[in-house]
Amino acid sequence: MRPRAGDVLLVIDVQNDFCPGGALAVPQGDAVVPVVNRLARHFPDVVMTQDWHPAGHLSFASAHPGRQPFETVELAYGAQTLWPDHCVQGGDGAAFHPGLRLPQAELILRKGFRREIDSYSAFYENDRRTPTGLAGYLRERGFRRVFLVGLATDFCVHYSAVDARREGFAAVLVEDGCRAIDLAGSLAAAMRAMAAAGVERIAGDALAG
Ligand code: VGL
Ligand code: ZN
Repeated sequence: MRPRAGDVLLVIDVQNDFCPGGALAVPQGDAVVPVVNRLARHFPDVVMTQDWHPAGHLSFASAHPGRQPFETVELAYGAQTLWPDHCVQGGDGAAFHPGLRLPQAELILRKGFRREIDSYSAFYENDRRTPTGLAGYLRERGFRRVFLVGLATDFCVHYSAVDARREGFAAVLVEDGCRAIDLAGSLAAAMRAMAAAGVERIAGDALAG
């Protein structure tokens, strides 16, 4: 399979805090870096997202006295998993992994910047209603198919892929370009949800040339 006009590579949250040594390290998160760099050479168009939280963000366990990371709380919009403080605006943890080589990226979309709402998806915040503007951007640019890579498979990649379908785009998960947190079965659940939404899966090798 070869990327064609109308395809865009969407690189989700390949940031220091999601890589080994980071505040919310995804096991082998940094393993996606060479895969993404190589894949990106085959795409005429690349878009990136950056998790970008203000200090005191309500997805941080530290904002809820007595609560621990990975517990769940009810926020105004429903259940929210609590995380260690991560990807704080302007901090080193929020910076892209230094090995990422994507100078050609056309858009860097920041998300999770509202203190009261988390945003796993690149398309909708966690109330599942507030758009980030990405669907409009992609449509206006004429993209029809989104290839997804990045971190983490079971959270931000998962919700982005499902929402890409919801917004009428074809969506393809590039499996070796992703790594998961896998919290209490979240990876298996994410794979089921993506399959049900019509997200295709391929290996990165299938795209190389
Ligand atoms: C993510 C948890 C919290 C992700 C972001 O990028 O998957 N996960 N913030
Ligand atoms: Zn986050």
